[in-house]
Amino acid sequence: MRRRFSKPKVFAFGLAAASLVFAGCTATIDSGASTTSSWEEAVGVETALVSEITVFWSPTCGCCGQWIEHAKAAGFQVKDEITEDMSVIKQTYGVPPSLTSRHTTVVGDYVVEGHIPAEDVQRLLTEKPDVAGIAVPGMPIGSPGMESGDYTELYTVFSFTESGETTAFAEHS
Ligand SMILES: [Cu+2]
Repeated sequence: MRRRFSKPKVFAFGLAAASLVFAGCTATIDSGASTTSSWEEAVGVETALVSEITVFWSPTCGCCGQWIEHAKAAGFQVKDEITEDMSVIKQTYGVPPSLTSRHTTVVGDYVVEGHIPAEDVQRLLTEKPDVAGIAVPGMPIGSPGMESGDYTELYTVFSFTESGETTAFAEHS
């Protein structure tokens, strides 16, 4: 089922993406994005359907910590799982290599990869689609935890199944 992970081509792509991702994350920490986004204000009052989420992240990932703050502001209780080896976590939870970001979150029966807006997590929990999870690949500027001024690049939240099929779930800009 997970044989895809051992294909050298796919693995190389994953490594390249991870490097890009790391650079983007560092850039955001330097820019000191600490203001509350209008997005967080909009969802902060909503009650989460699943209150506890588990976030796997590396201690050196500043933007992961900022996404956690975003999730808390939206009403989620966050259980931290600090790990140095995120690639094992991605494989364990079946995140397709083309969709990986830095942190990986478990929400109920779903996997939530990367800088997903909390509104999309809540929509996932409400609609309960037959997917393994949702993911924002990489580190889009302006996604929750990756704020940089008022600029938000266009990014897509994908859903993915256990067999690795991906579909657009939401778009943000
Ligand atoms: Cu990040």
